[in-house]
Amino acid sequence: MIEVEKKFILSADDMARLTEGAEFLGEKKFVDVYYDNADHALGKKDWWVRCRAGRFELKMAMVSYKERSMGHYEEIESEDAIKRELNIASERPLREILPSFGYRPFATIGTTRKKYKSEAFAIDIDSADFGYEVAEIELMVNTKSEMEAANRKIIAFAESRGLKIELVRGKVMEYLRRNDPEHMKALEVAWGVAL
Ligand code: V4E
Repeated sequence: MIEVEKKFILSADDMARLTEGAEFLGEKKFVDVYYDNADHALGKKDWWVRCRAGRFELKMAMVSYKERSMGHYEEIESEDAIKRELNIASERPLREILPSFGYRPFATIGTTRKKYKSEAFAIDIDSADFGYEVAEIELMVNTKSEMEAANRKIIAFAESRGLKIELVRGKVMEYLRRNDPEHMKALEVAWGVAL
């Protein structure tokens, strides 16, 4: 599946308008541990390896940062597929093998997430443990050809709820901005943008 998503910083009024009539699906808490090597090689490609609740996931950008108006990521959740993408030839679990390939944790972020559904849209309202709140509107699609239409639908939906369309840092980028400016700078240089 391909995730098409857009992030928003919400005022209390925005929050009320966005969730009006939406179905509340519940709240969950999880901790993400993000991995990269000393050169930030994954982040420079806008790839993200994380362990969430003990399971590894890889998110890979499908459109370069400069060209896109919102996030388009492919998500891989099988350890074997993640190893193939990272060129790791080993039968051992990722948790054990990642350090020997130079990949180490660079951020550990706890999140409390409230989930809503409104029409076809999944809405996540995240509160991160370092004091950052961000909302995400998402659609899942099966093929690349559906991505642009999904992109437009998210923007139309957000605008219909009175939300501003602007660049919003995700939790990891905000964490790096606050805690590891060198890492943040390396990504900005690689992507050719100021975040
Ligand atoms: C995609 C990404 C990163 C990985 C974390 O993704 P994010 O969607 O922020 O996390 P979360 O917890 O909402 O994941 P979900 O549960 O939806 O799978 S870290 C940085 N990015 C991309 C990114 C970017 N390229 N630029 C900016 C300004 N923010 C984020």
